[in-house]
Amino acid sequence: MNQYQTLKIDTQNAGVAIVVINRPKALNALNKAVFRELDAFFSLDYKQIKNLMGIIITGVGEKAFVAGADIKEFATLDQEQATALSQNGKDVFDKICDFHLPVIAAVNGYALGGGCELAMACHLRWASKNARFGLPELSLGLIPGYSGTQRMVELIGKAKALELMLTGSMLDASTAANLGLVNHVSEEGALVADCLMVLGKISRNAPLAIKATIKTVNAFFDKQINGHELETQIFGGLMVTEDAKEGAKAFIEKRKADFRGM
Ligand code: DAK
Repeated sequence: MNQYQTLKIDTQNAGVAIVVINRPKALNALNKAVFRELDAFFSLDYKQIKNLMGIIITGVGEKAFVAGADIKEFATLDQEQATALSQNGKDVFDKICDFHLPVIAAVNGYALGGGCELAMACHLRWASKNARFGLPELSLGLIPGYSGTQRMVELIGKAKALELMLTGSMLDASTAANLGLVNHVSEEGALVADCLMVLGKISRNAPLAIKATIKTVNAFFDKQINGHELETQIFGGLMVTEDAKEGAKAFIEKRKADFRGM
């Protein structure tokens, strides 16, 4: 797992991988290497981590989560390359959004443009008090290119999303929380600890039910899928799992359930 140039993977906390975007000189801006390495981690490399129950994504340093796509890299792209890059970025972010374990963005500073889009691809967002969110792409003659136009509307509604993009304004952490863009605001020094606590709480639930919840909630935003039908099918399947039997048995016996992911 030490093969990365732009990521650091911290596995010191049992069952959790902290994926740190590590480009401090560029405020952790997303270049092609970051996308390639995020793709590698979320496709296969995570399997090397024992008993993984969740992932935290954050940025190195105290100033930025991710200050956007790497402006210096994308400035020279032609139309074909830009379209391909947008598609590739969307695919990587979709992989994070569809990941079977909870992924939390620990937003520890600027989350601008592609950085805000990365945070929105995560299942949950915790922000430190110094976090700042924005989609300033229009000031560069662009629009958000990694599903930001869609995910921002999903999270805060059309009017506020349009206002944010059209004005290019930045939101502070508490405003972002009030709008529903972030789940909670943490003290700066407590951000990662708070995320670890949330993952710990989530992991007390049945693993198959956690995975199924992510899948069915994501289905709400997938125009090809009928989420209600999917929910019914998945519900029926879960009912006959060992963990569902254990959950009911543990309740009746007034003890903590011992889930096995079966
Ligand atoms: N890309 C590359 N380098 C960046 C960067 C970025 N996004 N943001 C900061 N840096 C670099 C700065 O250039 C500077 O490097 P040096 O000049 O020292 O070599 C270093 O990080 C420190 O930045 P500052 O000196 O500017 O630090 P300040 O504290 O003064 O300001 C700031 C912090 C975050 C307010 C400022 O750095 C800033 O405004 N950064 C740019 C924010 C931004 O506009 N981000 C891009 C949003 S647009 C695409 C798909 C999607 C996108 C693009 C293409 N395709 C499919 C092709 C998405 C685009 C975006 O994300």
